[in-house]
Amino acid sequence: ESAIGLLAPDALRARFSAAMSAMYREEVPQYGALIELVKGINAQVLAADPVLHRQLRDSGELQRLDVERHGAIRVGTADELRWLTRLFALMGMQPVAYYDLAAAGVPVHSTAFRPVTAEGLKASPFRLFTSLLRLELIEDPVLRARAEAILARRQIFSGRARTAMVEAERKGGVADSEADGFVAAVLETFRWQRTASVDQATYQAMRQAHPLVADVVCFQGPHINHLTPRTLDIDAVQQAMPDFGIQPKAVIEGPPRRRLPLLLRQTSFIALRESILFREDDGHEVPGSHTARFGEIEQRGAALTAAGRARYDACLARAGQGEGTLDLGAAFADFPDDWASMQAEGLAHLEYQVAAGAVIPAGAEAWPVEVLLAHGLLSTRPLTYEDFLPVSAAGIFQSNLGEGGPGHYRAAPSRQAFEEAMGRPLLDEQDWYAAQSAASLQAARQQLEVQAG
Ligand code: OOG
Ligand code: NI
Repeated sequence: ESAIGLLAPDALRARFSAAMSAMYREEVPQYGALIELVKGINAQVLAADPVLHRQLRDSGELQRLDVERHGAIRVGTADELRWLTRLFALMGMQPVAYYDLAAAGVPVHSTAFRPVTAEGLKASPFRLFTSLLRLELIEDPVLRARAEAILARRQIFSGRARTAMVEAERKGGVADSEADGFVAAVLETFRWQRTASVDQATYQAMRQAHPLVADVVCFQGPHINHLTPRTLDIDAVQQAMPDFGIQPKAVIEGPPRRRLPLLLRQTSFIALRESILFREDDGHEVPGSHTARFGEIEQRGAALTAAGRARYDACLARAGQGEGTLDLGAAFADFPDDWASMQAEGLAHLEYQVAAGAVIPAGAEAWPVEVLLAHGLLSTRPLTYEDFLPVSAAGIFQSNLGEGGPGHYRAAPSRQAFEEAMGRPLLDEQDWYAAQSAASLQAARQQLEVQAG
């Protein structure tokens, strides 16, 4: 069959993320309030900074400023992870990076499904941070077996959704005319279920092991637990939240505020305590409550090289050792905050462009990159970080799950176990940035050739 009439994966992802956003706003009205607050502050920042406004407009980012950048889900089995991998592939999303959260006291490991082309990220920036429960970290063998048995009998996609996915794989995509039906069918998997799939005693036992175990094991499926729009001023939103009746987590995760933003800063409002029902063995329902769902915001900066990342982790560790006494800004004081030093020290991944107004000698496209930079024919700027940070992610998890769990696990990270569960390798984020950088250099060389006098 030909691809005629099939919707592009990027377009399918855009529709899915819009449907997810609408569903979540309806389910969690406070998330709608956060979106309005973020929109207001973004508008203020743009009004005060015409240069930024122009940059965002020229790069095509302005129209998608207010669409979500990511969401997060948590699953329990390899089979669930595999179905999700198939679904996200149809939407142009690949699993990038491995995140170990056990070290920080959360019994999961994770990846993020995301677009892996610059155009894809621009067309629809939506990604899904996806965590797999590490059952082996449930210490009590009886409880572990119980959790395993409960998960083994659940099916997170409806028959209709699975049929639609298999059909789409066969055809090489989803027909434009069928896309709305497809999105509606798969969206159900991520919907909140007010009735738990277990009785109250089972829920309590799972919660005792870790609140996250209860969240994954005791419900019918991987409800979306937060969505995250982009803010142009995360400190302003964090500060304004209480005035809008929204309770923020105590601190913004990630690097401090800088002239040259690094990696990713994120914060959230505290998850809501929601009333649920337990289904008892005798068939009657018992009321209870569960805390899982929240809203988050993010602000992204420069993608760091391995060297830059090591430096970042060292600064973060220094701040952590102070148990909050060492101010984050002070801990990062020796991390360069100007582009020339960052570039000279090889801390960030570079995006190359032909310098504005450069007079280009014939043959310059073949010069070594250092020579092109030294002669001012190329200029650089940092590539934007498109991934996540395990320490930050753990901070987001912790502030939203409530008390409970052992605090930390001694388990080693196991990327291999995650890949085996998934049935395919994860993409390496450092390789990806290096390839993006090389592609921008290649494109700049071609342009030098075209523009040479
Ligand atoms: C995921 C938390 C991680 C982020 O932005 O770092 C995350 C979760 O709570 O399931 O979304
Ligand atoms: Ni998040």
